Amino acid sequence: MTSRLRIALQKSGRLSDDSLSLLLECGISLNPPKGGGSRLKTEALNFPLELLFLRDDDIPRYVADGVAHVGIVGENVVLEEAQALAVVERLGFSKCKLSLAVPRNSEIKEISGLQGKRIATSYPRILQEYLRREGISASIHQISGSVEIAPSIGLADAICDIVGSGSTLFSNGLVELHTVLRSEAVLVTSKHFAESKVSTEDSPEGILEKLLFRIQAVGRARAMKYILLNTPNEAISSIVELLPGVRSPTVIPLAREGWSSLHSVVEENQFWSVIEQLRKVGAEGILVLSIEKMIL
Ligand code: PRT
Ligand code: ZN
Repeated sequence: MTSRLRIALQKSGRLSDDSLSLLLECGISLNPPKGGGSRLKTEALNFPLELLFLRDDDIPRYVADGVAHVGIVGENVVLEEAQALAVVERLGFSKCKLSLAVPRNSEIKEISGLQGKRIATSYPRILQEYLRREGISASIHQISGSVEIAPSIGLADAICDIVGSGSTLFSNGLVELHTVLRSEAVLVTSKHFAESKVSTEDSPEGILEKLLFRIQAVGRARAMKYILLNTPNEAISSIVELLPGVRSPTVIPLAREGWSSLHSVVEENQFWSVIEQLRKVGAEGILVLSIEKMIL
């Protein structure tokens, strides 16, 4: 009998749209197309995948208990819930920080100033572990929401909370003191599942391998751009050094004597510095395109 891989996703919140988009980019169509809504469970139409929609805080436990084989959740929640999980892939979305922050006019200017103070947070476990490592003893006030107002109502001297753009800190008169953790969405499985062997292609372990292959192809494509340019032939070797490509760039002669067209890939985060160097060595007519999938 063919089994299905069961994946836990956030029902509604900051992770939901990107999690579903990732599956769609992996060529997986859902029934109904966007899942979510009031549904707790749905199946993929063209891949052996069953989706469970949960609160993000519950995902680590469902995966650790084996109710779901895998889950997509913020690393911050994985660490706070401290279940026996293994991160199989970092997904590059829902990036944020868990930061200690204090009122702008606070006398606390560095983390040593937190000694003996009160800190409000929804992440008591991560904070406790951080303070222990730093040798700071402070009292932790666990609250489940609106952590940023704790100092202004006299509940705490500092907070430890998730920061995205930083505008919530700013509008509450708070400044960041220290980044405790950098987080992004991750694909997790239970440690037990991660260690189990792939028995057959259509076992949950085998299906996870296929899903991971697709997720990695999508991830690589997002990190790279396809680049085409014209170059005088004498500059080809310098350009090949700047754009080594997957194996090596494609070079095609142009109709104009002494010129070639060169095709390669370039990492998105090095893009602008590489473009400047390409122009310096004589590249012209540079075109840069998005890549949809990248299989090595
Ligand atoms: O209902 P459920 O329990 O499933 O969801 P939730 O409300 O607990 O979580 P949700 O949807 O708010 O966030 C899910 C995950 O997204 C978090 O666990 C993080 O991994 C990640 N993430 C990314 C963020 C943010 N960015 C973020 N900015 N989580 C929360 N925030 C908060 C932040 O604390 C602040 O209060 O958003 C507010 C705005 O942030 P600024 O800094 O952009 O102003
Ligand atoms: Zn939550």
